[in-house]
Amino acid sequence: MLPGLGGIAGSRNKMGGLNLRQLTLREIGMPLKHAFETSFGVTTERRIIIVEALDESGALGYGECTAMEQPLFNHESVDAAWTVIIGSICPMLSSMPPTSAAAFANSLSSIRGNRMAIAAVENAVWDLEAKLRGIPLWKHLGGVRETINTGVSIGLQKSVDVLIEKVAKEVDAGYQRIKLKIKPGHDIKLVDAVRARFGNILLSVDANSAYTLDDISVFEALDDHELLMIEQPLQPGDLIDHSKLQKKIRTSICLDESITSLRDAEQALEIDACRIINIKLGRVGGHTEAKRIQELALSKNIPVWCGGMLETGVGRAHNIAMATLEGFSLPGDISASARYWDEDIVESPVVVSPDGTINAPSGPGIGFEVRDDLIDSLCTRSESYPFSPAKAVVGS
Ligand code: OSB
Ligand code: MG
Repeated sequence: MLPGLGGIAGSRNKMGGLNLRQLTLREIGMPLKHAFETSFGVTTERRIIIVEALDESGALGYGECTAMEQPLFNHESVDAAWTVIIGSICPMLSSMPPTSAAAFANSLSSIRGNRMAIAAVENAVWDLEAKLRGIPLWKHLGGVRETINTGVSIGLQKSVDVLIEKVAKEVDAGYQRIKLKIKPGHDIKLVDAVRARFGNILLSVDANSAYTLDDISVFEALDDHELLMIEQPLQPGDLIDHSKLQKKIRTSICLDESITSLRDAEQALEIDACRIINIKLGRVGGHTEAKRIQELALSKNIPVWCGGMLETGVGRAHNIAMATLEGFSLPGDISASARYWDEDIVESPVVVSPDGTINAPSGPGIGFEVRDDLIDSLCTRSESYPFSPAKAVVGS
């Protein structure tokens, strides 16, 4: 018998610990309402892995894998994440079952990278644990606010006029910060036009690593536009050039892709490679590492905010919970379900108030009901991994 079942698990459960019985992965296809263009490509449909963690009591926790379809944002992809979860994460959990959500990361600490794959499972376990305790996930994580502030990320558009229309719509909807995607040749003129039309709104740009230090003239021009931040201008691994750039501009650099761990954050801050951090649950490996980065940033007075990866309601719900933590002082990329999806997989969908805020839910766990039937109807493949000597069972 493998550890995690039978006697060991039984006695652990009496002490209030977790007793994972099975993980199920379901991949769904979700067409976006509008194509989302970044400097690395255009996304028209998301392929999303939903992870379900089943406890022996029958309770279910949900996580969402934020890996993109192709390895363009980072090295991960949907297919690679699926393989890593089934082929590496599940066997490791089976041989070293976590006794709590907080202990989960330790069970997998020997895996290099692949943090979106890990986060999908870890976050399902956090949801499960909060449900077992009957408390909202945001409280379980130590959240300090019931209302979070939100902004939007607006992709590259066909023309400046179309961009202006999109910004107008989101400003009218009440979003507190507008972020524009930029890429070489589509940067200064976008910011110029939005500033000219909307004046002193809270505005930022996100380059998704599309520039080098040779583009200093672009950053100098952007520096005159009172941006809240310039997000991830240079290559993910290039902290040194980010530090050089930060010395040349007044505008805060915010790192997204570069920060995959607490260690990355420590090193970035040590050399002043950024003055703001975008924390994405997937990119850093789940709630535990996200919390560590938030704590570090708070101790150094570095503002953080919650980034997005075009998530469904499950990932959005986890983002909302994380953004209730102290230190998340800037509006996150956590917008309404309706901006992306005709029909979200949670009930009710994520809604944003006219003042650009979202209320943290009061129900147990992620606090949103997951629409199992809808997931089944959107499902393109599924696989379950029972934590027992039986091998993985391949589904539809
Ligand atoms: O860099 O923040 C990013 C979407 C996909 C990949 C990377 C990013 C984004 C976004 C969208 O900016 C944020 C959202 O989910 O609303
Ligand atoms: Mg980004």
